[in-house]
Amino acid sequence: MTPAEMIDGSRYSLDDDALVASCRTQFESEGVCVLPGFLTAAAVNVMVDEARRLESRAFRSHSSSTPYLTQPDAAYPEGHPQRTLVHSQVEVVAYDQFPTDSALRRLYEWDPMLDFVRRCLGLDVMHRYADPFGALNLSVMRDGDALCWHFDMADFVVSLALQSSDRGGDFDNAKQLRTADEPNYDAVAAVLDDRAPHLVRTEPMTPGTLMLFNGRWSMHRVTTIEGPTPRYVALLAYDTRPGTDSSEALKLSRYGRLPAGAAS
Ligand SMILES: O=C(O)CCC(=O)C(=O)O
Repeated sequence: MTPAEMIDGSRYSLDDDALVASCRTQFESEGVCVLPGFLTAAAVNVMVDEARRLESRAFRSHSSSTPYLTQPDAAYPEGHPQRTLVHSQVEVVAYDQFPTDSALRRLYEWDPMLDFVRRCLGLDVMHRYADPFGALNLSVMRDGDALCWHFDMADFVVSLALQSSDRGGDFDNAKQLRTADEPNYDAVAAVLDDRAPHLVRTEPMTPGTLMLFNGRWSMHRVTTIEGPTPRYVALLAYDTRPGTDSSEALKLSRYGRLPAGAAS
């Protein structure tokens, strides 16, 4: 199957200017753009088979941090979001673990896909992430796993939903909860304490959905997985600057290792 055949051409054409314009409007006004049925059912099947073959290689991480992915700062009062610890556990297959014939890898490395995402995000220039582990990830979440409320360090994340769990595994989003100038701590604290359901929306992530998401300003979580079926989501990473890589500390916590030859 070629990358072009993985996309449902009856619903989406990557060079459709009207589609790109509507994605861009959605992304700019909502901080998120959801394209259900972006992948064909056949492509989803191929990718789920691939995920089943790869999942035993995934690294399981348990992390505790603030929603800002930092350690608690004692300069803030007790109960403040900058002092609140949230816990996540997830398994991740890293980019270098995808074989060269992997369908997910071929779609990620296909220039028209990069170009489509770039145009939907309204960017002039965009590069695949230079992180040899983080550029493409398969997130595998099993019974009891969850990703707690957090903001991302990157401007945007592109996800492809492949398989839903039996229950739970919802992608909850408090969209555009903060800006570069306004941390909006009261609202962040209210969402963390479950006191602000009106600020939270569950984004539909049925298998085959492509989602463009601005996680730097929108706080989000994946609710606890329940049941034996793992939740599979592919995460495609890009950056506006060429050569962007993640830190060694992040690699060690998310993948449990460093690239061969890296200083340790
Ligand atoms: O698994 C998902 O749907 C989202 C993952 C996520 O929030 C993240 O990696 O920051």
